[in-house]
Amino acid sequence: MATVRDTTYDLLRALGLTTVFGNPGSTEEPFLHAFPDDFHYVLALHEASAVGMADGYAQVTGAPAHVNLHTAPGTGNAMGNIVTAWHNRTPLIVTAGQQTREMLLLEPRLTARHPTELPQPYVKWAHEPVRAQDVPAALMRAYATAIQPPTGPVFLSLPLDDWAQPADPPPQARTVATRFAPDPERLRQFAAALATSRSPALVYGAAVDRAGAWEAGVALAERLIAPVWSAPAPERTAFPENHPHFRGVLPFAIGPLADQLRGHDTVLVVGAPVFRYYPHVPGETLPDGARLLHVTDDPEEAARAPVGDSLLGDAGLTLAALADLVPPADRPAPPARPAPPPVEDSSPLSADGLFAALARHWPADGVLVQESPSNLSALRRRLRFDTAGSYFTMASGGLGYGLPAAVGIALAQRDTGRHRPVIAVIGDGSFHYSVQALWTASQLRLPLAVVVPVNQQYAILKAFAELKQTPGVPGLDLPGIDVTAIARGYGCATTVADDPDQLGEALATALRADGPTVLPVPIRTDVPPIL
Ligand SMILES: Cc1ncc(C[n+]2csc(CCOP(=O)(O)OP(=O)(O)O)c2C)c(N)n1
Repeated sequence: MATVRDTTYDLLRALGLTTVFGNPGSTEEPFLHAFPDDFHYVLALHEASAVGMADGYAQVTGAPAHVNLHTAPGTGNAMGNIVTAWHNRTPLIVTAGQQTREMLLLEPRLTARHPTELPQPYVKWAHEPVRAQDVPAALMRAYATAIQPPTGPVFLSLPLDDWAQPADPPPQARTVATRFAPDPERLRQFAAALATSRSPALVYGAAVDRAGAWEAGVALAERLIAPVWSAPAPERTAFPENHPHFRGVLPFAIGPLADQLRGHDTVLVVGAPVFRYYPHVPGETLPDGARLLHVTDDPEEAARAPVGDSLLGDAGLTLAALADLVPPADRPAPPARPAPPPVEDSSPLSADGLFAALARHWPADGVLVQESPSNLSALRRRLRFDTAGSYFTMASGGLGYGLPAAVGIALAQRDTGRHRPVIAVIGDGSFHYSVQALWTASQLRLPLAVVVPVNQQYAILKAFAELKQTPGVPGLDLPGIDVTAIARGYGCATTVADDPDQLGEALATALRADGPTVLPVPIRTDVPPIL
């Protein structure tokens, strides 16, 4: 007679969920026992890493990923990256063990109290099945919930004694739609507004990349002869940055962002919130006289926008439909993006010097995973991303995502047979939040290069304190950390690179290796302004 465990594994197989990211405990062992040969368990040494890896893996494979966590303490450890998965809109099926049903009333050790409340409000659905026999069907519902727009993480709390119970007949492995087209009438109104605009501007966000819609985005920009900005602080890039229409990344503050859009009467935002701000710099949301049109697949994101008219729909379907509907414009090409100033030589390198060197040695088809807060402007000035799926970071602002995400992304490159080289740039502060992900990369022999700009401080927090005029904040310096020793301890190769040529050579070697390499690069400690 089939058990709940048998039926659940059959369903996981049918749904293509045969890779399990996790960190095991006693509450998970009954699920994991006699782990099937056709499944792959990716062990992370901390739950934050398990979730970050699963998130990166899901984004590259374009399919949901399964993370199996230890009951309440494991879920708690995972929470930072569950918050990030929510903002990244990554479909994750998060399962966590729960103590034995028979004992739950007396709350034994490792009981998850109010398990469905624990991950809220950062999951689309949280559930603990009422009967053991409901586990497989709950998994099916979790899957269908995670992958429908807006995509995101879901959570199941699963008591450890459920797995051995006799199963009900298996649930059907169902399919659901993962995108929806915009309302045709409202779409025509948007197209008409763009067609009659004197000077339209386009702002593209991460959902354009998630939708695989670069071509449609380019087609609309060329049809309208309109400049294209990246939405502020995007988690993925959405438009070829070598295209003559590309104008750069909008600043993540109210007044400065509106200043960039001055002169435009219509601003179309596709696949991003309106807008993702960070420091509060007061001002108007839009320049005087501008109208905003917003395309999103998330009704909440549409509702939150402080200005503008919204249209619900998949970024790709909507861009393609708009490109068909608008007539070709007749106006001069938008002005070219100003070239960045030349890099000044210095020792140690400046952030600009570091990223200019990386740009010179960047591998064809390279993928960047970025978590280098104060150096982001320099990075975006020097490195250009011209193809889809080439840039990943967290949408949330929570550190501890980039390193494990890079491991999941590198694993997905291998598993999908794409084998794009993966380079992570992780600040020497950010490095420590999920540092144990390096061990998984080393065990999996992933050729991941991790460049660590070493400035021995939380530089962006110094910049924030300067902007907000709050001097005297403690805890912003990080002396006495041996990045090389830590990396070696987890089984990584390391080379300290202090000049551009050495960095180039070390990077090439790292990408040919059969394991991860950490490349600490000492950089100058002057603090770049936050805006
Ligand atoms: C989980 C989490 N904890 C704390 C913070 C606050 N925080 C934001 S940036 C930052 C410092 C990052 O330092 P580093 O990676 O060295 O980059 P730098 O600013 O020096 O470029 C900190 C601690 C955060 N964003 N997320």
